[in-house]
Amino acid sequence: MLFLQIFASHSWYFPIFTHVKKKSMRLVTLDEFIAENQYRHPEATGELSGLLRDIGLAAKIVNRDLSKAGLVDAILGDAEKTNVQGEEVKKLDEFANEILIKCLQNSGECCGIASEEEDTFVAFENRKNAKYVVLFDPLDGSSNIDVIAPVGTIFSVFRRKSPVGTLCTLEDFLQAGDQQAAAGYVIYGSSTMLVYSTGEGVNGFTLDPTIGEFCLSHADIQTPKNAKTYSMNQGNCRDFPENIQQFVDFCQDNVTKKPYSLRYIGSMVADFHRNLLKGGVFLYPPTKSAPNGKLRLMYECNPMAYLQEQAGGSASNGGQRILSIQPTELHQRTPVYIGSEELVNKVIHTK
Ligand code: P6P
Repeated sequence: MLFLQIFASHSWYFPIFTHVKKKSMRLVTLDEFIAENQYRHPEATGELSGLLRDIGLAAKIVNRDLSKAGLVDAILGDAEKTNVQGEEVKKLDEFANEILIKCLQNSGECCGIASEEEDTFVAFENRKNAKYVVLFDPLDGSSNIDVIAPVGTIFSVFRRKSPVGTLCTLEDFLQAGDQQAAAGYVIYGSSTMLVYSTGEGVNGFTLDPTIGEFCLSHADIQTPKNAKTYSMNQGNCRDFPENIQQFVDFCQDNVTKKPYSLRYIGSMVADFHRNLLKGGVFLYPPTKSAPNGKLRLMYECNPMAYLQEQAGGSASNGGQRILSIQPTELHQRTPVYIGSEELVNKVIHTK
């Protein structure tokens, strides 16, 4: 046994074992990664770290119940309700919303939340001394649950502007995306991954169900500057502005080049995640029926734009960076073009 220990500790003498050593490197859990990140910032108080850990906990609970959604009729059935968006609320939307609210309130680091499923923000009476507010879409793309397509949780974190020791206010939430302290999403698909950034790059953590831990699997994600994939609901094409129709024509041009691939799942987290890793552009343009687009600025486009810029890509509403938009309402919508820098530029400069 001693021999093996000595051999292993000197494996760098033997390239093959160096390779094996690299492949079998110690797993880094989300908690360890957060702790390491905090350690690198002596000024950090640990509050944001605690918040991120609690979002990770909420994700594990939602994941647990999503995986059995098909079996538990009581959860899968419609909630016979519609939310502030006028969208049918499935019970899993409500369940995910409640889990996130509970975990964030218990975390002690969050003084209030805003959610796609809540008409207005919720101030936590017992958390007036907490520094952060969190906005989230608890279960984006939930209409895909019944067909077992990927869905996701999207979150955005701001430092409060109102004084610590008081109830949070609407102004704490209505901040431009550039002010985010952290942002991320959880994608519940063929595996479950949490992807987040606190402004120092983007990292992805895949849930290992055998140990119940999110483990670092995609360090320092960088989106390719260009690609040949576009993602949109092309059924609305005739309703899109002229320049977007011209961009679609460019993508489909098979005379001067190979046509681009259209990839569209209809779940923003899934479409965004593919493009973040492999390159591509996601478009949700304005249409006659949705002149400001469909997607929400505060808890869909801002967090994704923050991640996308951190990963070297771009995010625009066609006129300005998503992250520079000064919000006026919690549930306001925005057109969004997000992904590989050169593709986004092509979209917004096509006249
Ligand atoms: P459409 C899901 O309902 C969602 O909010 C996003 O996840 C998704 O990108 C978009 O709407 C899909 O919209 O109009 O193509 O069905």
